[in-house]
Amino acid sequence: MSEQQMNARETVERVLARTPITDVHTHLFTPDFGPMLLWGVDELLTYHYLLAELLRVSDVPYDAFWALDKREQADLVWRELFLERSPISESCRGVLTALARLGLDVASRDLEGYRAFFAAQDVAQHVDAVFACANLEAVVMTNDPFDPDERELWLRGFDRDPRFHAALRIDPLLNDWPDSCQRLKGWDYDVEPALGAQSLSEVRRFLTDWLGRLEALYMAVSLPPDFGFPEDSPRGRLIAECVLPVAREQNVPFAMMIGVKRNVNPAIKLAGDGVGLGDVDSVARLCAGYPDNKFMVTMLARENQHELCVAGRKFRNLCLFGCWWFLNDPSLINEITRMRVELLGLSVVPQHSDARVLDQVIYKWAHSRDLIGKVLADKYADLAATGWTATEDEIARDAARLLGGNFWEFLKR
Ligand code: RAT
Ligand code: ZN
Repeated sequence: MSEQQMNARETVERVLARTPITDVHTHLFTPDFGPMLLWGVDELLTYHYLLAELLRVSDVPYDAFWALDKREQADLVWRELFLERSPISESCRGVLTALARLGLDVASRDLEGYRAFFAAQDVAQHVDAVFACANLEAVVMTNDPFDPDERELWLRGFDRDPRFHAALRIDPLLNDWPDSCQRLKGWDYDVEPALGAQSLSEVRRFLTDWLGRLEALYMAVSLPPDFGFPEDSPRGRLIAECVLPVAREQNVPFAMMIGVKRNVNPAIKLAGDGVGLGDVDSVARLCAGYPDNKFMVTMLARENQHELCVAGRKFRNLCLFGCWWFLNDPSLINEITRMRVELLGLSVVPQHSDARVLDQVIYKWAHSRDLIGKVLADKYADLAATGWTATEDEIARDAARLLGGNFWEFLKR
């Protein structure tokens, strides 16, 4: 490593460590949501990313596995993935990073000790401790008005924790209209499966109601690889005639997470989703056809990333975000982040955690911060070689954009 690279790396690491993060997509909740907020070592060990790995190596029949309680499932994961073989996968390593940063001794391999630590924590204080440990300033939740428990809580009302922002997730509405239509009817929206003018107007009213109730920062959906736009389907009509007009009127982005094949193996539940190549042309058609709308896009297939970056260069109403799910691995984050900054400079949201368990933000951000830092350090060293030395203040400004500022600015546009 050259001296320039070493200096740049030290400065960038220092700066990134003190830059607070906005996590633009998580599945976390505040303690008000009760059991929906997952935390602690048993939840870490039974994360579906880890269950996919366990169920490859264990002979346990799927049904027998799902009949186990959470603690027994965690015991099995611990034995098979941490004790019987070294925990070198990213999801396994993540558990260890989280435990270690919380002050636990991972060398001891003392699962009961870790359980005792979490059992002694007060949940609200633990939220504060985890935010401090990850240097998180704000997180965006995933809020599904079709989830009965969540719906009830929002209707009842609760004290908002200003660090937790909402995102209106509308997968059921877009991806299963016949079922959602029945549910909307039950909630006094005058809708029909045929999606006539009255139904479309009522869906717009539903979206407006829920955006307001949640004070949601954006609307979001996950989409299959074969998602296309325009599309002669309920989904295509709902996007064109409900989601986009409401998003425009309320000035909120529409976030599309494209490329997930749901239920490739239903027997392993949440762990059973796969990936496929998505269609970047459809993203470009949306950005070009609806210049007054804002789009946040992340795609799941590695093979989509270059084309998506190039689309990013064409449209200022397109915000690329995160290395999603199967891309949230060091080699891929490194590759994608490098390509993004080379093609788009600092105008991206390089990562989100997708954490489902509170403590995961510790590892997801520790690992990503480290990788983003390496990329930036190389880029500042390359600049220094031309004679342009970025000052620490300039690096801090850039880091603040990447770790939160870009997202908040995009919302304000
Ligand atoms: O990353 C995940 O945990 C996935 O199961 C999904 O939640 C995905 O991120 C999504 O938001 O659909
Ligand atoms: Zn997610």
